Amino acid sequence: MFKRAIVRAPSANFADGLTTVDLGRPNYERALEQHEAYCAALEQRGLSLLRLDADERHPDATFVEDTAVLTKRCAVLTRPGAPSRAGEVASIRKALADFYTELHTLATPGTVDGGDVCEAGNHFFIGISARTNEAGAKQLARLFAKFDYTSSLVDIRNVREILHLKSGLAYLGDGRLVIIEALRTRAEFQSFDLICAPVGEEYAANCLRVNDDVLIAAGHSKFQGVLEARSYQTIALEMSEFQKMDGGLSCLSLRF
Ligand code: CIR
Repeated sequence: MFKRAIVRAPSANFADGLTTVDLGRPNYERALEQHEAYCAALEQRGLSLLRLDADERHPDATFVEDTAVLTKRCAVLTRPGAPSRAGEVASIRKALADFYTELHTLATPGTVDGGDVCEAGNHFFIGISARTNEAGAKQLARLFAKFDYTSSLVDIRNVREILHLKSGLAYLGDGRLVIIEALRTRAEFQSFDLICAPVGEEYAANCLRVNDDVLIAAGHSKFQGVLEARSYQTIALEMSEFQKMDGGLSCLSLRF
């Protein structure tokens, strides 16, 4: 069960952040509304929010997930792979220091974005991507091993449609993963029960199990039906403005 989450509202220059998708420029007011609805959804599921100030120096800073990896036994501050995002970590360090005694860091030349790290019980999938390099992934795996977590590295550099591993993968608990077709046949995932995001609804694969419910991006009715057929209670949230900046539901919070 999650008790808390760290969130940060988008800054007024949010549209100046990085993106690889061609969906147009996000609307700031709408992004704020969508962010607020996201925060409300977390609060309604019982989480206390630690709301950090919007950060105009870092237009991507609303995507707090990339700056740390939080587990039950330790927290790891990342070294984000995009140089423009490196400065986002300092304020997250301060926020986490109150909650974690085991607060670890990564060393150069390693880079990791939290969006590449998918917890699945006591196992972690670590994506090697345009942001997370092999050195960073291996450091993180070694650190996890000290806390009795296993991990596997998943090279996604040839999977063009996703920025981060979790853009195409989510853990629902109970040995069950949501996955996009492009990752479905990878050996690493075969011991899990796999739920494939329907073709055309790949963006919805970045869903978020929060306590008893699953938050999903609105507008993905086939996927919603698939989850509901498996007795999950789903909460659909508008994510259009974050999608334009390559972000999904998991990116907008650090849960613990
Ligand atoms: C970036 O390119 O870094 C941001 N515009 C989006 C980050 C999304 N984060 C995530 O998937 N964890």
